[in-house]
Amino acid sequence: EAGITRPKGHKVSFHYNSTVEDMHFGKTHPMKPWRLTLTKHLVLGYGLQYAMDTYEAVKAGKDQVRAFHDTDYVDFLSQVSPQTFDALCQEPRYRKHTPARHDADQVILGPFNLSTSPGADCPVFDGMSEYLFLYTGATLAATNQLTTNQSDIAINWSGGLHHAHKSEASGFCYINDIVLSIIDMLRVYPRVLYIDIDVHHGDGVEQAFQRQPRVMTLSYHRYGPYDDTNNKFFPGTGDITDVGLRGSIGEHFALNVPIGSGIDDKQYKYLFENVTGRAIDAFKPSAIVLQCGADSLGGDRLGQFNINIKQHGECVNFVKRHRLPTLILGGGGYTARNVARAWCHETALATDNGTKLSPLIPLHLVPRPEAFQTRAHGDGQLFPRFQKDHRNECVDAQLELQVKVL
Ligand code: ZL4
Ligand code: CA
Ligand code: ZN
Repeated sequence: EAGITRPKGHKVSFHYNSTVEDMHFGKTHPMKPWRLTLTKHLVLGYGLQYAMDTYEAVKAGKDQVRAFHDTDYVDFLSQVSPQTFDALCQEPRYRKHTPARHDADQVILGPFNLSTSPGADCPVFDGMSEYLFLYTGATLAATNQLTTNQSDIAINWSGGLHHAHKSEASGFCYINDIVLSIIDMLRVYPRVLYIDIDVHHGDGVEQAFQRQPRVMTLSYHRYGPYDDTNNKFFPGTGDITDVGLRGSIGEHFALNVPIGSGIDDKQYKYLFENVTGRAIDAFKPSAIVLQCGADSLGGDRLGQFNINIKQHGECVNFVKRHRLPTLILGGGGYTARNVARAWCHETALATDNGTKLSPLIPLHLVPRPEAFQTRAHGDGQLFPRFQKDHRNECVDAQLELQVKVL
């Protein structure tokens, strides 16, 4: 903790509830909520809690979630579990949401794109309802800190679920906490800029505000076919010509930066700073929401970019330099160690402690020597052509310890 200080002139709040860590999407499902345990331990290990106000999140209310989502969908989400799924599907009000269909892998899908099959992107799992309303509650609490001028930067690493639609789950996202946050912000801020550095297109947020000139959405993402089977990188939207709903007053208030695989730090920095800088100059936002999906890092299990934590963090710094109320959210990130490294680093940047993270392991976390002996590698294969090294010996040792404890 030595050297960790409160930022001068601005306040940072951190919103979290550890219950989300215990959730399991399924044995080999890429979304691992325990990446948040790793992140938390790094943040606490470095003493960053002394640089911010930390708040335990509570569940969002159904009424709050209805500000964007369909009533039937919200009710379904609040009741669903692996045990109740089949019975709920039979209820008349939900039956109308159940087209007979399969996904690309012939997985049977139920209402709202939910499924109890293990191969589904959006499985129904134990504790799911609690998980969804908790990450949403954390985002809404963070939003409230900003709109009431109690914080300048508010952080929720468990949020940032940008693919969820009004009455449909999509791509590991069920409740769109980002859309709910922006809707709330529009009560106080004339204009909100949404920036999305997750490797996937922020389609749910873009679509929600496609007719809304007070919200500009800007997503950087992998786009295009990724193999010779002509499959598109998920979700397949976000072409450069996609600029908001044609003919509506929201036209030109969506921006997309489609990118090929393997983009490096220098190229990403160039794109990010030029496009984001001009968007801010032109749009003059009153607040910013930054989705920091860590699947844009090199070596991510699902991502295909080649950027390092340093550049990922530079995006946070670039946004921060504009000194606007800023909500920082998580999102994707499938190589858990790198997710924790990045989000801890970015927490430090938000609190102005970015240069003070000692490479030494905080004392109370120094592991017993035997903890070093087995090095668990390979939570997921690396995208073969684009392996990158995010290593730092001491941070690594600490992470390995945490992985062992888990
Ligand atoms: C998995 O191993 O591209 C789900 C999903 C479950 C368990 C075992 C089943 C094996 C990779 C992904 C087969 C699973 C195939 N299990 C899943 C078109 C698809 C239909 C579903 O970061 N199959 C769909 C979604 C993307 C598709 C990415 C990113 C979220 C975010 C914000 C969402 N969906 C093809 C895939 C596995 C799985 C292994 C998977 N799903 C990889 N990419 C997708 O932007 C949080
Ligand atoms: Ca993105
Ligand atoms: Zn993603």
